[in-house]
Amino acid sequence: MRYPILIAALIAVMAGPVSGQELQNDLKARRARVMERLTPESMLILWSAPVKQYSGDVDYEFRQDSNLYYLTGLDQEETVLVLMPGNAERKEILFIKPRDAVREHWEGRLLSRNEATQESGIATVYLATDFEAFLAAIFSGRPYAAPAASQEYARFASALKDNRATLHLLLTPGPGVSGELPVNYQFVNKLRERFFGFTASDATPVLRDLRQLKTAYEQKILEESGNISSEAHMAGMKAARPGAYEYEVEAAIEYVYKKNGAFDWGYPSIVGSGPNATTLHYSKSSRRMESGDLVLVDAAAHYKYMTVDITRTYPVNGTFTTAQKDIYNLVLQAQAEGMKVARAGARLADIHQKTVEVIKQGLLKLGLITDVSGDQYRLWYTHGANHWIGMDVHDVGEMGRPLAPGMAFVIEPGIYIRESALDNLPDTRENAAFIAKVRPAVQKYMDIGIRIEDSFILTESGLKNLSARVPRTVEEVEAFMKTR
Ligand SMILES: [Mn+2]
Repeated sequence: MRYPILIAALIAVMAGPVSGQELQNDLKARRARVMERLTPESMLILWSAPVKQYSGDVDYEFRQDSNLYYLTGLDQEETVLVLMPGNAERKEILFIKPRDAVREHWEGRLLSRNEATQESGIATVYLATDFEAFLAAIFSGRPYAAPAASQEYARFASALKDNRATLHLLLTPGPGVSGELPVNYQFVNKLRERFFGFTASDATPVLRDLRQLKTAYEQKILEESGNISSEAHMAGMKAARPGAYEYEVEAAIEYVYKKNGAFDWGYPSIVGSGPNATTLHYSKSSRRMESGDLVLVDAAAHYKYMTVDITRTYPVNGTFTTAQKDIYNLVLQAQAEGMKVARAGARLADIHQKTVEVIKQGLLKLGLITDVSGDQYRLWYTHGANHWIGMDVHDVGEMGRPLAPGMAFVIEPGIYIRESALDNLPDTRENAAFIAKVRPAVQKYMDIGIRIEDSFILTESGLKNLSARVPRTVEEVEAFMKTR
């Protein structure tokens, strides 16, 4: 069977540069769209993420800042991107960590300037050690690494002179009243002590709005990321059984990420069985699962800087109890109704509202609330049904923006029955009457926590479910669990 291997190798050789080119074209288009939204008299600066210490002299594996990656495709530390839309030629300027043979022996190879250009498509690349000199020249109204008479940086220089240059940085979240000033604010203040003629402006909305609309390339990667995470969920389902530990399910899931070339998880895996299923961000994964338990699994990979978000809840022994099914089917119905609302022009809030309506009616029927007109349902449905997904699992994006093709988001209703929710109610006569009425149902459903979450892209032809292949209905889940 040499022939197929040869073909596979050929395809791999062909796919490599092509997909690299695709990313590079996308990066170029993203930078162009950012610059369209900046004035020609401005400069945008973005920094790479800081290296984070794990413990002692060991750091976490490096994860690039999402915005910097979005515009450069580089996942190397000590990188700075400068955009100057008013420049003659050098509208895009990159600063990278200088190569160093000794350090590279310890920490790995660093990009040469040529390689940084090849990966990012940015022609002008300097060393990070030159960044200070660059700033000093530009903010003094001089060209950098160009003849004194060069018109390269003239637009920004004359704007500085006239007091109307703009420095765009990420300034969200803003500073508090006390406490340390965010680093970008410190940077602006330092620059202001030395130079004149510019104001600082927050570039967060520009990147937020652009990242909210996924390009064709991003949609493709998000879909691949969704496929890996879907496979991982099914591997997790196969690892669940009475007597196994939650961490065994987690390990089975994360193995699939790594095996498929994902960097790691997009967010720490949640594997909560029994009462742990009612803790929204339970992360210990240390409990031994028992027959009769449900296990709630919320997990997804970080693959090529794209992350979906998937939750499944299933019986450890493979069969739902009647009580578990009552709650499960209600959550499922809420999600299904929510999906129908998810059309172009609708808002995330409309989807959430639909899930609320369904869940209110269902909770009333199950005896868990006594009134659908108010907020009683919030005792059991304690979070929103939606958020954007993309480079970050809770991706940037304006919440109220009407849905349009290219937007990616989750629909994730959930119900969590914790008896302590009743104990925490203020001691009033109405609450006492309410508690007396719902107590039997609460005892019946106690410690059941169910969330069903799928990841979607809205496309021109409608809603595309990126996690559709993971068993979801009671019948699908039970049938799948039988295949273990
Ligand atoms: Mn989520």
